[in-house]
Amino acid sequence: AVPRGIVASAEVEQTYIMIKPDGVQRGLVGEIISRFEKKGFLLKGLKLYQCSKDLAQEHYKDLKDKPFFPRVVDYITSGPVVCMAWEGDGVVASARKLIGATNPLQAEPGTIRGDLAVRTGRNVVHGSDSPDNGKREIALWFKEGELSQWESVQIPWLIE
Ligand code: IDP
Ligand code: MG
Repeated sequence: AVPRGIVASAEVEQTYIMIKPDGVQRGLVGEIISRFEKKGFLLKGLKLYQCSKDLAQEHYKDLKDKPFFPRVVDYITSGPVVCMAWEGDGVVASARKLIGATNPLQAEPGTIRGDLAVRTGRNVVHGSDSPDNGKREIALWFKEGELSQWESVQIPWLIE
């Protein structure tokens, strides 16, 4: 197979999922990755990464006028994050459901934030909020060639 780089084929939906520095520090990396794996989405990219302030500001640019913006940037740059690209039909909305509400105290039990966190400012994981933002964020966090093009042997057992 030919590596597709950061350019996904138009018909395949991808989302950017990121384990935030608190998730890494608390030893939740395996737990969080396994939720997406077990659901049946396809992992296309994965790395541990210490991001710059510029990248954090660009990632959260829609929040730049919020009073908590500087704190979010400090939070995301406070240690390494785990960057992931996941693929599958409906993956953007489904991943948001697996992640749960922004405020972990309001997130349903069974969701990542509902099970594993207690504060909005330490809510362990990010997920893109639209397919367009999925594309934008994957292109922002991954370089050309960092995504893998591969076929999971599980596909015939996941999709009829
Ligand atoms: P989301 O992560 O559920 O999409 P957004 O509203 O996009 O939520 O906010 C991005 C991130 O900014 C949140 O996940 C959280 O870490 C942080 N954040 C949002 N609102 C607040 C707040 O009121 N206080 C502190 N941090 C916040
Ligand atoms: Mg958001």
